[in-house]
Amino acid sequence: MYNLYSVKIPEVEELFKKADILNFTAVYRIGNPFKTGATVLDDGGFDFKDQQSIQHFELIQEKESIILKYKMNDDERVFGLGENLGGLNKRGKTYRLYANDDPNHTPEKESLYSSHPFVIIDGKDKSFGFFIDFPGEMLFDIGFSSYNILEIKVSGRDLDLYIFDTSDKLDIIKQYLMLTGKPYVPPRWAFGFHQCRWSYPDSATIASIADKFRTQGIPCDAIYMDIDYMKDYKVFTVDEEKFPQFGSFVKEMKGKGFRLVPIIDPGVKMQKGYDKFEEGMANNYFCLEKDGKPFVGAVWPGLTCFPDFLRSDVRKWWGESYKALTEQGIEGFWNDMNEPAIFYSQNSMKKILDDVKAFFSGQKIEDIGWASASLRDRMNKMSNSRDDYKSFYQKTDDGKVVCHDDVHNLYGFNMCRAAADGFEDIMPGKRYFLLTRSSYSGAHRFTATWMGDNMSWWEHMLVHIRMLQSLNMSGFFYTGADVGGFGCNSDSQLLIRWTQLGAFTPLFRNHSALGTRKQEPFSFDARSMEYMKDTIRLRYAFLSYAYSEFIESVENLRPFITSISMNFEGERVKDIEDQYMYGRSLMVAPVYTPNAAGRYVHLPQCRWLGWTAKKWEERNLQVYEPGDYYIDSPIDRIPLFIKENSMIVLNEPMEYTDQKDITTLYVVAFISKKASFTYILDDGISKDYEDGVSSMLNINISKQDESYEITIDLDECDEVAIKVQRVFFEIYDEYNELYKEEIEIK
Ligand code: MIG
Repeated sequence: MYNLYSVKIPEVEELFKKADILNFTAVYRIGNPFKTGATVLDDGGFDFKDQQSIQHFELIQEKESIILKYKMNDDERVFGLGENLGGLNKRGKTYRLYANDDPNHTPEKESLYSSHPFVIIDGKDKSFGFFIDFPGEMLFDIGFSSYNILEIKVSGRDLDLYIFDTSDKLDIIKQYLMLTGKPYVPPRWAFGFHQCRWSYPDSATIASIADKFRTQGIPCDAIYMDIDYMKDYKVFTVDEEKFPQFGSFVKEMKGKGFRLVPIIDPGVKMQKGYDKFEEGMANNYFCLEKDGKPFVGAVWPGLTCFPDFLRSDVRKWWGESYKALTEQGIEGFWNDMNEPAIFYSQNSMKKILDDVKAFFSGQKIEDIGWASASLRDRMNKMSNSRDDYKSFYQKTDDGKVVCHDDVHNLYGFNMCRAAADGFEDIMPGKRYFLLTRSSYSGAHRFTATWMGDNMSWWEHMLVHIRMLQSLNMSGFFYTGADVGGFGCNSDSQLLIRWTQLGAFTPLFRNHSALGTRKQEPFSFDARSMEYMKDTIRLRYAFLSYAYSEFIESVENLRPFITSISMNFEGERVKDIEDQYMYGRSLMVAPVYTPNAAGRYVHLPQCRWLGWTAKKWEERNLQVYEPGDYYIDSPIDRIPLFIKENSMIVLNEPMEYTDQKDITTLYVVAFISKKASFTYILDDGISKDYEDGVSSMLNINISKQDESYEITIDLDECDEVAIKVQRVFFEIYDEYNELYKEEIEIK
């Protein structure tokens, strides 16, 4: 039996201390914070000094919580909080940072699956950022109760508050990433198109979906395997009846250019003889209740136990378990349900069943109406209940027992850490693909995330557009939402528009729920399929650009997707939430409303080369002066804008990302002075690029009096040969004059 760790409640106000770290960053340490693992700096080297006050904030110490208050100026916008609802500017709403499996993302909701307590205050004269490293619940009231007050209630008395004091927002993010670590880089194939559905029931179905992509000529790199591939939903098993000879099936699919990505849920089915359950029991790996018995909840497999991922021995065990699938050729996974989602607990079900029995046996019928309504409400609230989260315990490596509720936000983080460390051992040197539903700050070092169960609603496209930006701020550069919407039935118009948006998000995955209308790009009429095919091919034409810019963004700790206000000055741009930069050269302005002939776009501060794109090889380019425009963009087109003095690089689309070497590049540039771009190539699957094993093609264009000077420098390493033989240039100047040139390289 555990000795419960009791929190000492200080009688007097506790002092706190401060250390200056990094260039513009200070950390305030209050009490004795839990080591979450969010940061990568060794705090042993911090030079702490006692402090009386905190810059920007008023600190109120309550018995069991800490309140931080900041007085906002009228002009200040508040960006951040990674995965959450609300505007990109978070002001005017309350948020609850407590990982929550809520599949109904309506506007009033306060929490989604993750907790990312990183915020940027963006003011006219000054900006700053902060990060609160705390693993339990936090309530953010961002000018909701009172327009000028940002109040954060932290449900504990021990925390680290980091303040990033610089006015450049990209610098704030850079400091945050220096603190929390370099973002995760997926394998190159992850930049292709992914098809998912809950569930493709067997290998024959997956094979036929794959065939349809190939026969229709729609590029695709990955197909997902949702929960039905498992035997009775037992994690790390494959149902041999539905997926006979799984290893050879994986190989066969890979031969056709499809990676299979299975889902992994943390709940371990309680079943005698099932190895994962037996191992977990024998070694005491599961979260425990007060009396020392495993906590039992119900999820897909029925009654389940939950691994205690706080412990490194449990993480090691879990991480090694992925081997069951990597041995069969799997290279990517999808960690779901790791908030952790709990349909109900054995205890809560027992209590309610007892009350139902009592109700029907007439013991509790003073007021039948109220009693039955309350039973119904209790039933409805059984999932993901706070009482359950408070009823079990986890253990740190140094033997301290903590209530799960106090470290709730770390569950998904540590599940992914287990996976990532495991991959390190089972596929050393190799890059893995990993998506998670739940995460905490810092998880961006070792996993990507998707945005969970959205719906086939137009409104959720805008949610997707905003979250792309705020997740990128928090270091999750590779992210995306379920294209077409997960819940509800998509229609072709929605899916076409969403596919256009998805083509310009790092994770481009079409996914839909069990029981909803089929949603693959070929599930609608022929015209819709053609449009989506054009868009997906356009995505593949941008592969070189996206991949190069992505690698560059990680190296420079600068988000791959950035908000317009991070790139341009002034008040006007701060309220642009529905356009974003995709890499440094391209602005994307997706159409996200039904029956739209186009949309309004703000073109900030420089000239832009507009391209309402359809087919990758077709050009309808036009120079715009800065300003506001209504851009015509019928159903088969998406508005893109190349920034003045920059370029994009296109390649011929292919069926899957590593089908062919790229031998020709098509540069589309918009130049009034000069621009440069670096095309980056590595093997796409190993971590060798971290040691400089990658090759580059540096392209420079500068405008001369009558023409352009173009230089191409090849910077090749021995291991990676750049196969590009020729580069076509289409260069526009500010007068809409087109200049063309073709350069042979080898
Ligand atoms: O309770 O595995 O967000 O993508 O298809 C639902 C089935 C569980 C939730 C995930 C979703 C996935 C679904 N899962």
